[in-house]
Amino acid sequence: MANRPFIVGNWKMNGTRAMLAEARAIDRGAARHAGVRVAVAPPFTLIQALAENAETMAIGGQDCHAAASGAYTGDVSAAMLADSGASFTILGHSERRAMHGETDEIVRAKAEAALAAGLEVIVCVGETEAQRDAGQAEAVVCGQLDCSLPVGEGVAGRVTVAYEPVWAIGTGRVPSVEDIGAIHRAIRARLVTIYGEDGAGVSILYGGSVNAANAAELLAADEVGGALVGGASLQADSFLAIVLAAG
Ligand code: G2H
Repeated sequence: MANRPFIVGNWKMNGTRAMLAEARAIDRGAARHAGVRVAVAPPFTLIQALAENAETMAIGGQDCHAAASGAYTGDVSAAMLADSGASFTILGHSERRAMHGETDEIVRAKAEAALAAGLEVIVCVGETEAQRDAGQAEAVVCGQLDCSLPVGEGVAGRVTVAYEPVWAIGTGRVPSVEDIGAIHRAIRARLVTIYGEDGAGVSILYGGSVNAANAAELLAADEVGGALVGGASLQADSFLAIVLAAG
């Protein structure tokens, strides 16, 4: 059976308790669109409050540490996320790869830790503009999949991939539907190489400047199973318009 479309809001470093009303509105909207799986990844500080109030949407983290506990000032473990009410975490977002030096190997270690803590993982991949201009987008993305994704028996069912071209993030620029379809097909093929037939069931999200106006077109591209949404997930109205477009 095909997966429900999966729409995930990545609030990044935005949101205080003043956003709880917005979160409740998103949750109520999610209940009206049962054909779409809706999730929000707020900052760590809001996970517990959102999780305690959410009836329909899933709540997740934006990162976790690979270690279970220890002297890692400022970091949060996967078990802490789960304890706060998270059911998944985003990993390997390009902002973490670029600003925090996260390598594919680090992303994989975090993913293994998250799975061990009972979380699902959304692993992000994507090429820079220079890599795309050099014709390397597919090779870069497939290399990231090879080295970032957790592997093992039964793992594929708890993994989602988010394809986010770095040059489309927060810029208002998006690839053509044809380009999105082409790279999503390449990702699908690689997932089948990595996971065997289970790779056919892994959801592949598109992310990068998704908004209420472009969502329907982007979500209709080949092999796009949903969206990872940044800026447009901060207002319930715009986020729910994307959920509606997915349903
Ligand atoms: C890409 C995306 C969410 P935005 O980072 O992960 O953000 O929709 O603001 O481009």
